[in-house]
Amino acid sequence: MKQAVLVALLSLLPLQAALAQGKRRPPPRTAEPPAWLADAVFYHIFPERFRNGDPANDPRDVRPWGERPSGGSFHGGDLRGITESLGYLADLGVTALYLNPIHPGGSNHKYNPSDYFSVAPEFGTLDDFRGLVREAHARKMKVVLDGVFHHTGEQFEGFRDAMARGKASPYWDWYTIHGYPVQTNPPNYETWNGHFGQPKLNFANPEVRAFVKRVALFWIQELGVDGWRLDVAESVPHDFWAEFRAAVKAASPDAVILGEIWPDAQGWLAGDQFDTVTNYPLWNTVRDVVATRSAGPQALLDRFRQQQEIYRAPVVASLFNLLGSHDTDRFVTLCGGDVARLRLAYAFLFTYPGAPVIYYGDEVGLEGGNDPDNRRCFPWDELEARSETLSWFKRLGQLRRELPELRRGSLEPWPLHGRDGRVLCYQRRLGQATSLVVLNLSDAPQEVDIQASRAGWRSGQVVQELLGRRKLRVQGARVTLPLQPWEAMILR
Ligand SMILES: [Ca+2]
Repeated sequence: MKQAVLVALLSLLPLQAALAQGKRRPPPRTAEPPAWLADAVFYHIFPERFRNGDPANDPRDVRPWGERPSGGSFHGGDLRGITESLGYLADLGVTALYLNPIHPGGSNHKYNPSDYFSVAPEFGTLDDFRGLVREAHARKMKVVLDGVFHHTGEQFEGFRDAMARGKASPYWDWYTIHGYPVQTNPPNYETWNGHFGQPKLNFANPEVRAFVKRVALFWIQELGVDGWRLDVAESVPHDFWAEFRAAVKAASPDAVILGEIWPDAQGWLAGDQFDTVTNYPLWNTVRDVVATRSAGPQALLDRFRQQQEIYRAPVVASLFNLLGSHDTDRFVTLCGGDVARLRLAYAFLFTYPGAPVIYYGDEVGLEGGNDPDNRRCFPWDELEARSETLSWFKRLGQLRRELPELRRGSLEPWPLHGRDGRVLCYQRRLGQATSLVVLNLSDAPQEVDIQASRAGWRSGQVVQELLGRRKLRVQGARVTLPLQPWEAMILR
């Protein structure tokens, strides 16, 4: 016993000496993104439209499943529907769910919460949510919630109290209200984007800060959620996010903090605020190259180089790489319904550093223009007809899981190949494991000459093309690859 105490004291000595000399200690482990993030495949669910698992909780004015949504329509989707679909999602290779908000709020999108400690009744109960987390965790799947902390809904108790009682309300200073009586049309208080139903919280008020942290910890500690996606994160002060991180990481070092940031986000990713952000700049580039074709393949390599310049390596490997969301047109629709280009874009995403995100329904080619059309009901009764695209996504998920270099390897770009330089080639490398990705980013068939030695191939060797499940025999110094328009290959 005494000896153990002595050893413990001795082991403290170097630390004390270092502190006395003012040496910098290494950054805490919690400054890095959680390790699971680089291995994750996310699935983004808009709960009202994914699956109706319990017709008993449908709103009275529920519309038929599959009918085109309007801005205010309800179709019956709920948490039990998600729980019932976990097997389907596991088959797809999904390892983490991100759900749009699930708290009560009059809208179908719930970005106007009226209560932060419960589940919207039309989505289910807290017990339904517990069941979802339990079943997801049993499949080693994470669950990330959407935190609407920039503003509340106008039906939130505090805002109603401030409206009713003015400066006598303890909630008056939770908001920035420019006079009494409080007016909603137009609002005489700070809001999100001028919407009267989304009054902005006042982060200069310590009570607001304490409240938001209490909400975040409640769902992590009591319900077991694995992190937060932070809505409108850009418009909340940086010093609050640092405070938020300290509180969340103290409770759960592995919880992810994902900021909704649209531009480049180096101001949030130094290790003191967020682990990762919504990588809309990457989406922009993939859209320009693959969907609108306003940029050439080089833009993808430029984007990669730029991300390496502005972010630390663990962050690049952990970015939340999406090809659309509830706030954008669906990718296949941006491609004019061309499923070949949708598949190529996701092949890029799954072979690129960072966590790929599937927006629900993309894996079956679900179409949809701008909000609310991008929030259509998941077409469960059309899976058979859409099975070819679904199989493609399953294969991508499988390869991402089986090939560690796709998740954690370096990315080494090659010079552009093919006619007009429309074929992008890059290698992902981790130790001895190497995959060569070849993408035909054009409407024309291409024949591409690959230098075998550069790919690390010997003459006589058999190389596997993993997406089409083909084998190629290397003969001599070069290998000719015939590529269909918008075809993707992973060679190993
Ligand atoms: Ca329902």
